[in-house]
Amino acid sequence: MPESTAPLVGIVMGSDNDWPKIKAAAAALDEFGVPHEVRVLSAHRTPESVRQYATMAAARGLKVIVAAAGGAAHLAGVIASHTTLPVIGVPVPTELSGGLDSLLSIVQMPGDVPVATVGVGGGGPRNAGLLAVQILALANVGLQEKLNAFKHKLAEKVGKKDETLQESLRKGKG
Ligand code: RP5
Repeated sequence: MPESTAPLVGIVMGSDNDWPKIKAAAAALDEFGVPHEVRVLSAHRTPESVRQYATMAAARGLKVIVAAAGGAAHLAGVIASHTTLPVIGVPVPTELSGGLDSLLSIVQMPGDVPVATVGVGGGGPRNAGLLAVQILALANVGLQEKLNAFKHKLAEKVGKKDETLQESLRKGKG
């Protein structure tokens, strides 16, 4: 029987302008074959749609929500207030100190309403996707095996880089 393509992860962002900065989250899910959906929903511009999305997410079969926003970034927190699904917040880089506003808005949640927050820019969005895979892997042996293979390849890659560096240091090229 073919695997279901119903989305397990919802990637939500406050603006379509966020997409180029956070699409690495979706790429990580693609890499592991995790079905997902991508939506633009804004905590401030479409608050009712956000409430409906978060409230219905678990019943629709989603297991994890990745929420990206920039500036006064309330999207992840608002979604977390309406669902018991794990929510991963992705702070979008902005012109204010590279996105410190986004980071603090998402990471500084009050007690009782957790949002797992990844870094601003750099590896942050990719880590959001990978963290979603790791959460799903708790109940999915196939994903666990893929994650183990991924870790193995990662170590091999770094090992090769170290060998190359040692070699060039030996030759006095470092
Ligand atoms: C946030 O406001 C969005 O996540 C975006 O990062 C920021 C600015 O939105 P736009 O004015 O670019 O649509 O809600």
